[in-house]
Amino acid sequence: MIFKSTIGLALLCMTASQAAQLQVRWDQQSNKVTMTNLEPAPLPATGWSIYFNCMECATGASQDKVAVEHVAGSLYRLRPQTGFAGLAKGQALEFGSHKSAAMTKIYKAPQGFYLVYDNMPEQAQAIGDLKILPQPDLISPQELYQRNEQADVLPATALPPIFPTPLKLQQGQGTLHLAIAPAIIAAPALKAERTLAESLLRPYWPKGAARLARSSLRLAIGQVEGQASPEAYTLEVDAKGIAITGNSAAGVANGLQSLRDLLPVRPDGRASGPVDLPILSVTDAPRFAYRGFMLDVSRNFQDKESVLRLLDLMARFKLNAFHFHLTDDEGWRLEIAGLPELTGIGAVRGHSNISGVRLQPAYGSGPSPNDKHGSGFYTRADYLEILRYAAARHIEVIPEIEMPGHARAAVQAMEARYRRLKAAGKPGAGQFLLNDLEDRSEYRSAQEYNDNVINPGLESSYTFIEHVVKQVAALHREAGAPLRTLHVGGDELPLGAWEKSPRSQSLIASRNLQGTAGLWNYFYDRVEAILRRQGLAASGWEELGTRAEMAEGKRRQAPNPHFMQRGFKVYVWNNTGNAADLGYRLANAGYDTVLAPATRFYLDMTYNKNPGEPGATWAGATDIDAIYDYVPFDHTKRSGIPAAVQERLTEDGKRHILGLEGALWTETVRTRPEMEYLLLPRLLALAERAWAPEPAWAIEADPVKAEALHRSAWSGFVNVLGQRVLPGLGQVNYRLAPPGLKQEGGKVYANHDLPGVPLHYTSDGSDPSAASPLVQGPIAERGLIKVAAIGHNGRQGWVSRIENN
Ligand code: TNX
Repeated sequence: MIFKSTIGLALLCMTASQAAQLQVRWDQQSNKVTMTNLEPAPLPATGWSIYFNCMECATGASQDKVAVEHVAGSLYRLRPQTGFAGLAKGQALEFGSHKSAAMTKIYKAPQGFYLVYDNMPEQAQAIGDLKILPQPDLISPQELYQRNEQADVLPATALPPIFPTPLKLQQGQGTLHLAIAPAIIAAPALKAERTLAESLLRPYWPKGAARLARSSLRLAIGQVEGQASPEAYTLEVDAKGIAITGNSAAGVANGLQSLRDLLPVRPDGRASGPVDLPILSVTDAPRFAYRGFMLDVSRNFQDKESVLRLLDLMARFKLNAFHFHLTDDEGWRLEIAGLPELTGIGAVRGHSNISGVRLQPAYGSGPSPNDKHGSGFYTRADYLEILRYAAARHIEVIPEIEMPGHARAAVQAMEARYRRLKAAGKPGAGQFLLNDLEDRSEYRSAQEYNDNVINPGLESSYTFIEHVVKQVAALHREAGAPLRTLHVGGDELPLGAWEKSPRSQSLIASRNLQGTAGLWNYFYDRVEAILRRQGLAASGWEELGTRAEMAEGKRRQAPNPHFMQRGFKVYVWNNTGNAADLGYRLANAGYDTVLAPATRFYLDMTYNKNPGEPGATWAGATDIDAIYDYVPFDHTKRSGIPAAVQERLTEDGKRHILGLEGALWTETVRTRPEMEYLLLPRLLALAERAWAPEPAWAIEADPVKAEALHRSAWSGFVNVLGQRVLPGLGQVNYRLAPPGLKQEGGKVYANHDLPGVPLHYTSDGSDPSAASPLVQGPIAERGLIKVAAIGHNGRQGWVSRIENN
């Protein structure tokens, strides 16, 4: 077979690659990587590199005469140094991973190792034998026990009937007995809601309603008294049947999700049979019109199926905005007509020494371009399906196209396109070029790239953006889910970018712009004009509406007057340090604001500081309560942040808070179970905050009363999660925290952060399973006691242990 291009050759080599028999062990505690050669042949003294991904790894030479070099982004490589003698079979070498083991975490593990010989630079040999030697937990079971005592254990009969907490709920007397399925009566305009209703009832009555069903489920659109939100609804259950009335179809759908809460959870799969529903009357409407969730599919790709399951989850908990982070440095995930390189190159990660073939491996995706999370994109058909699926669930999809930073995948793809067309002598080769090839700027992005920005000095950058925007808008029209706004990124333009680009500098000179900051305004003026032509408003990260200023000797972000009064929507994320109140400052200045505070709503943050607990740490550890306790209009409440030094939200500012958003960045998340683990149960605390009315505990001025109100609300929340909501989700990998334990009077006491979740224990050293005895009071057995929560679907949670001597 003859290959016409180097791309073909590279692909051939990749598929022919084999695995290298090297064993890698990362000792989290000593911060060392040990690599043992298990090949029959020695690893030679020179002429090879071992590549790997790592977050925050240290570079430098080790005593064993090998050195770690930074390639770009999260990619590093190990190279033999002068004096390295080679590694015979059975021999091991060592090198340090991080500068210090101070806050060691599993996300920092080096991963995705592969070996490449210098004389076969396209042939990568994956190294699959990688293990992490664990480090002991930092959080003691006693500490967890104390924390878990913040909630009471509630009997099933005392659980709040509907989650998230509705605006008004009146419990009546008695029940509606449904021996057979109620007949669904719905207007033709409520086709999707009828389907939803059918799917809710099907597990209980697989055959549907008999012709002479005595009860009905009526779905209607009508005026919900006193509620203006199109998402408002009433739900009435009385002796005759069920009626749901929404201000719009979206309201009816919300009412159905509330009805779902009233149906009994029968996780054993034996759902069918009669049902008794409590008689009640609900009038409900969301607190915030915008209730969002952002998924990053660039860092690690999630397939269409996972996105659809996520949309189900969002609809289930009345979240209505799916912010789809489709592009970033490590992958462009949406097919764009006319620009095949965006996905042909920009959606493929794997090893190659030839530039412009594909993106480098990242976050452990390894050398193969077939890795399911490193490579992948949504075809136009996939995207249309996602849009239609979301629309049927009243979820608005807000796609994000990252610019001008976080754009490496696009920049590389467009440079490869330019080089290919230029080599072929095609006119207009640079029509969509995004970088100035003469750019000598020196910078490092947050993810350690020095080549990931779009250049505002090139006309082709705007041609590219306009083309992409048009295509995305066209897809939304085709799906029947017209776009209203496009999220145009804007975050983290690295300091120093554009500064030594002749094209940027000549634009600055010709337009008399104020340096890079002026260039920024110019860039987004142009982008806004492009959006306007498509009838779209601009949304972006906080940087879109801010500029740097000095406050008390420190740099901080402040509202940028340039874009005020233009209807830009800003997503405020970095609430660390002196930006804790930035969201309020922007809203007070008149920017429409979505609050996505990293320390609360970034679900890629770890649940706690245990080394084995997944997730990142830069914004701290975020357990369920950090999200639950967030008071959107006063972030200082229950936070320890002194209110005096914070700007307060004005009444006008409040009107500019559109709502709340949770985000899952996926540097540390590859698979669907990993994603579900970080999302759940925390996403439910976000849903509660976004939907439920301002809680009484946040309004009460008397601290003693407020504390009591909080305890009762929090207890209801965690009990309903553990006993009803999470078990009702089916096969979902929600986190089951390690139980709290304490020893007293010769007995072991156990509790859990989700009260009512079954705890099982052992005293023979084995890990508890569903077959181990249930904890039903103090444990009297002596010796090592191990306790774990066992989820309704048999999944085993984290194990806690204590000596009972
Ligand atoms: C900051 S938040 C980023 C992302 C990272 C995330 C990791 C934001 C707008 N930028 O690029 O993925 O932190 O938590």
